[in-house]
Amino acid sequence: MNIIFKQLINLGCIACLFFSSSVHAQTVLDGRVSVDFSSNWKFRKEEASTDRIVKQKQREEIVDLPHTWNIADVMDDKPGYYRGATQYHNILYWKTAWQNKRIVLHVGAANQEATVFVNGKQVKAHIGGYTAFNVDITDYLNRRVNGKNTIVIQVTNRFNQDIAPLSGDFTFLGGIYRKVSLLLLDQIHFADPVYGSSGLRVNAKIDSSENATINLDGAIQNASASQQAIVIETTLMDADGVAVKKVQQKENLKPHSQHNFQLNIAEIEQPRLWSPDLPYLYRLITRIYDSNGRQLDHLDNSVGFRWFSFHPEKGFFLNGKPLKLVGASRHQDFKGMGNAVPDTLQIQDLVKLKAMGGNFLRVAHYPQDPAILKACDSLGLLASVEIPLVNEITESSTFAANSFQMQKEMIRQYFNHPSIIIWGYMNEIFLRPHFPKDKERQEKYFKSVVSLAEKLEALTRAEDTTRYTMIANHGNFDLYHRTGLTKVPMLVGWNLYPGWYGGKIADFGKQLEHIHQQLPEKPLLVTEYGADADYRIHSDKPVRFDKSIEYAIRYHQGYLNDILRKAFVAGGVAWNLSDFNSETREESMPHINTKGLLTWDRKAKDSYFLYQAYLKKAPFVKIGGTFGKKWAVRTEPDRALIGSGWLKLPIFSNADSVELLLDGISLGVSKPVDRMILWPVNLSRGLHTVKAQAFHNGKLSSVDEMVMDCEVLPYDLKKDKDWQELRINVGDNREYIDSMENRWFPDQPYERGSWGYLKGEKYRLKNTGRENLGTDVNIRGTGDDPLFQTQLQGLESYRFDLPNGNYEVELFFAELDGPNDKENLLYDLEQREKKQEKKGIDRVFDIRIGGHALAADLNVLREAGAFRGLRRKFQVKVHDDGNLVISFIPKKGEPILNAIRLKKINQSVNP
Ligand code: GCB
Repeated sequence: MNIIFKQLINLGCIACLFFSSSVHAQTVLDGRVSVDFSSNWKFRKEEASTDRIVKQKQREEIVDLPHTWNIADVMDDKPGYYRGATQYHNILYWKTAWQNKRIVLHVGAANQEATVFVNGKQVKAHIGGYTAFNVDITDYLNRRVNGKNTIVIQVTNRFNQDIAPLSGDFTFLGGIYRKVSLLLLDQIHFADPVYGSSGLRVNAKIDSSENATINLDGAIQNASASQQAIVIETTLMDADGVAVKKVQQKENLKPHSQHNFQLNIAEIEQPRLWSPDLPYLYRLITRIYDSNGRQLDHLDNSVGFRWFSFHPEKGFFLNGKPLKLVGASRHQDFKGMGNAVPDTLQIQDLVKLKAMGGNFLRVAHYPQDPAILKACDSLGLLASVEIPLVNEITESSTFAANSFQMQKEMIRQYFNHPSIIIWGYMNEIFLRPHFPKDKERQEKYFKSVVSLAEKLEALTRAEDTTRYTMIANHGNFDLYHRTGLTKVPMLVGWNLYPGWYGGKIADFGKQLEHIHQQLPEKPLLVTEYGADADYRIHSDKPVRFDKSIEYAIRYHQGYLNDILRKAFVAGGVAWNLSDFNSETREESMPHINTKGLLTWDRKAKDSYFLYQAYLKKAPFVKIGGTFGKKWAVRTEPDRALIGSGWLKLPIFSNADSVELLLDGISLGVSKPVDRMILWPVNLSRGLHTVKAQAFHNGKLSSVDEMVMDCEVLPYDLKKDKDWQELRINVGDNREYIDSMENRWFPDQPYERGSWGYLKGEKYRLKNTGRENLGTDVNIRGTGDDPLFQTQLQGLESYRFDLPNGNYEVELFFAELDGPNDKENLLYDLEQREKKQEKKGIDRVFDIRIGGHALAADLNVLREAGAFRGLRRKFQVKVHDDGNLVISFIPKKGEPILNAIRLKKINQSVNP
């Protein structure tokens, strides 16, 4: 690269040099230059019908890459999202500086089938949405000065039975959602046109006696018409940039050919080792020179020296020392961006995983941005990467061939990352066994799966002898074992959910022992475990499947204890680092799988703090409980303190003991159990400061402080004069924080002197074996689904004993027994076979206060439709000795109520 060019890069002017029509640069470029080609693409969706195409053309938009077309439709109330053909096009003007260059289009990822056309001619078709591809477009370009070239990339994310994934609990968002660049290369350059890698494989090896070597395998393209004598030089530099070793080798290239070479760096003595604690990286620069010493190409790789092994009894070893692998899996999407997420933001995920104390990332269920693996290298996170063969396969030779290509692309594109220790290729592949009604045919299907696994296994081992191979299975051990699938990979991963989809948390340990006993020769990794944790839902009586933050904490405590204590478990990977989009899911937060330790926009939930308390070596204390400052407590009859209430504040710590101070006054000292204390704190209205001081070996080791703005929801509405609003999540025993950060409290039966419902049954899902607290169907037209998803049915009245005065009453309804086309949740195996209610219930009721009708003949199904929120607001004057009785009078079927909000207006008129 010449000096002028370097300076332009420093000034951020690459784009103006190459694309601005006002610049007629004559610069001659040395070696490899990568130019961003991501701005100003014209994008449109293509529909099948001609009329539609015309319409769509009018809706052409200008987009920058990375881009996805599915940001909005995966979150709306309409099931499904656009899975079809689209087109991106852009114009490229030929530059004089490109004379004698090869122009290679590099596409980071396009989901999932892409076809590249240059000036109307098809140049490349690529299959698979999660790996990169390169296209040398030089020969298709109009190479006159300023010559105009049209680049079209057609992309479709349609269902294709020959391309994995066929199904899955994530969304197959379409788009060119990783970077696109133009590589400006010399006629002689490193290249891998078939598998999209850089063309250079760096195999850094080190053994237990710390003898290190680097073997390079490379491919060089000579696109020129002449024979060429070149020199390949590779230089290993330490982290300070000091050259440690330099090796050169001469090669002769035939015209118009690909030349393969090998080059070794031997005897690298006692290199510094790479590990999660100290991820020391060397740098390897490999150059091609012509016979006059002019640099033609160069590649820059990070090198980390480490050795590792898995043992079926003793777990994982890195550099000769045992290391429990603990971390999380990661999906690549982000709130409001789909899968088109800038690198800088993606890398933050790994910074968070590291800050959590994690040392392992399962890149699941597909290869992700190379920036992710680069960050693993430099942050010190070990990693597994896998191709998206999820749930099921198609028994076709094309499906197999596509899978082989994906596996090879993954291995070749990511090979050089020292962080990678495992290649995976199947996830829960027997979750959706085909031919459920024809057992004989099903056995044949199982055999096809095992045979595909064997081929992928052989391919992986042939591609890379230095990593382990892995298949991740779901909890049906016997099926995987009997079909022989457990024999195929070097490592078996298990995705285990007892205590979530079924069973008890305590079954997890038993299941691990069982697997280990039955399969003693295989190293075992817990590749998934997790519980939904909707950050808006809290409970002081958490139960399985309630989606509360508190249940998730218990679940993770139980699992972490077993993973950390059992030596034969090489490690455990939480599902998932963050909440992620899964369009077909409904439940408390429609379209989102909430098993993340972080929210979809990466805010820490309490479970993340729990992991920090378990995994961090440095002293740690954190007060959990909520997002933001707003809190609420409710006064309770047995502690009838007016104007204050009790709250169990979660404190997470790895210290011996913690002291808690409320507004500067000590509440005593307590010891964490399973890295947590639930501290009962009595809070009155207004601002409070809580401070947790952690002590280790008698010394203050860390401190956390939080300001709480507290609201008190009274039990006794008459004695407590200062309340303003009461919000009740009817039919629910969980607390809910709405989109305005207001807290809604669990319901209660009426007691004299307080408030509550008279008669009525909590709504329960029919035909389910699991705990359930309402429907799991998306409530249309609201983001506050949990408020509408629970309900009292057949209630007689809702009653408040309160001071006379004016009030606003808001009632919330949704018909939960309506017709429903929701698909049963795939991962909830207990649910799978059971049918939902299909027919709507016709119910009509009046709402009255005393002699006044607030609403007559209310039919929620007719007014709002099924599973759609309906609100009714009324102003009422209470003068009858402070009793507000809202009666629900059935006309047809049973009356319902989903939530109620009571607000004082013009306080205490007519006391
Ligand atoms: C699994 C799948 C994963 C799901 C997860 C869940 O076993 O491998 O893709 O997202 O369960 O949350 O149900």
